[in-house]
Amino acid sequence: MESMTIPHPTPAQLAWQKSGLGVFFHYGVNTFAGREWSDGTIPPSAFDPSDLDADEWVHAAKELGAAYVVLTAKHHDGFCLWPTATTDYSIASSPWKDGAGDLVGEVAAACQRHGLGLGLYVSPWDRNAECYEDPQRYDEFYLAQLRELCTDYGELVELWFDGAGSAGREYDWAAIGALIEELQPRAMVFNMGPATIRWVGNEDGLAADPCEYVTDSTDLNNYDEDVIGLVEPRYLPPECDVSLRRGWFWQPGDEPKSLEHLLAIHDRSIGLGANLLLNIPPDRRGRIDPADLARVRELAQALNARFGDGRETAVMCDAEGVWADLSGRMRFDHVELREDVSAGQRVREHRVLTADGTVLAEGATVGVRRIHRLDGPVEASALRIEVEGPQPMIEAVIVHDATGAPVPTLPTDYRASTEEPES
Ligand code: FUL
Repeated sequence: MESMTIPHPTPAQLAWQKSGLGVFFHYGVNTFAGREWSDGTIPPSAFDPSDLDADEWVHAAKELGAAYVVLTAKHHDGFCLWPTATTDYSIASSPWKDGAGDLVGEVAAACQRHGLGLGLYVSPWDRNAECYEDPQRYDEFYLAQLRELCTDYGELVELWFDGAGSAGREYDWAAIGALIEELQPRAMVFNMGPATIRWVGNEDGLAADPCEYVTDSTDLNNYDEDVIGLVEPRYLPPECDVSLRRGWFWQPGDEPKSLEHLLAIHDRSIGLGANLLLNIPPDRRGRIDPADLARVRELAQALNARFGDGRETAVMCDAEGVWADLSGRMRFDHVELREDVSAGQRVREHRVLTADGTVLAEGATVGVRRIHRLDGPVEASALRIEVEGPQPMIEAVIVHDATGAPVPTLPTDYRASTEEPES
């Protein structure tokens, strides 16, 4: 009976949650103007990458272990990275490939080649479209853009609706939802309208414990206090978006975050049962900045050193809770737990103990994956996991030995800006 009452994921939501890591690509006229936002007046002639290689972008995401990428097909400035029929403010008016290029198409093809899913960011706020001031006309224009994107680039894993600039504005979400249902029924819908996933509420890439999959409200954006209230609680697991650099768009002088910071972001997002969408912004050549590429490779290596050869244990349940049999004495310094959330998120509290009752780690959420970094290495042949919640189900316990691997460190002075960028 209980299981009927808890909102639970669709198979597509669950698959998306298990996939864990995505890579964001912010690219557009802002890249060439050194801006974070622009107002729709930068001429298309500015968009002129000298050596664009979408394959390199997607390959970098793959090296990091990402399952999907999300490309800014249209940012708030309205400039379209595909040759849309809806406006001239697009790459078709740019010098790149003499106006014959299609960047959404190139990224889609690279994703196909490398086996990654494709997601598209399509900003509802459009500062170039002259019809934006007329909600009805703009809804038609925006629907036409979404129809092109949902039709011409194969299966999409995610549609990213950024709420910046949209406080107080209602779009025709019913029609948008119907269009997605018709053309891309498996795509995750980020945060607005017929959302299936939600924004975590900050641009630092950090979830908190508990990390709730069911909610009755989501935050609209990073710049206003607005909240999107839902009619009833819904299953909306969070995605943590953060940039490798300080800015979302590549800018000269900006630099990647430290390896230790990125590892801490990993542990506070993926390690807390949320998804992580890490932005790697291509530069003016249309390539990944060498410093960024080097950091991405270091990160991939460090994640592999920490979690690459985890030992999955045999999990059994008895009256005392869950037992994980390590089949022999093992040394480890991380414990990863996975909850079966197919019938809803159920674990409210949990503790990891040795057989003699020493508490090694504790917390609230387990979710699709919870990673505990222990205070130091431990040797044990069995673990006991105590869980509280309505019929909770732990489906896997994995131990990792990360001896010698880089250690995650969250800087105390880093916060993504919540000021609107100049434009
Ligand atoms: C924000 C936007 O305003 C930023 O430019 C960026 O796209 C980020 C992911 O979302 O709200």
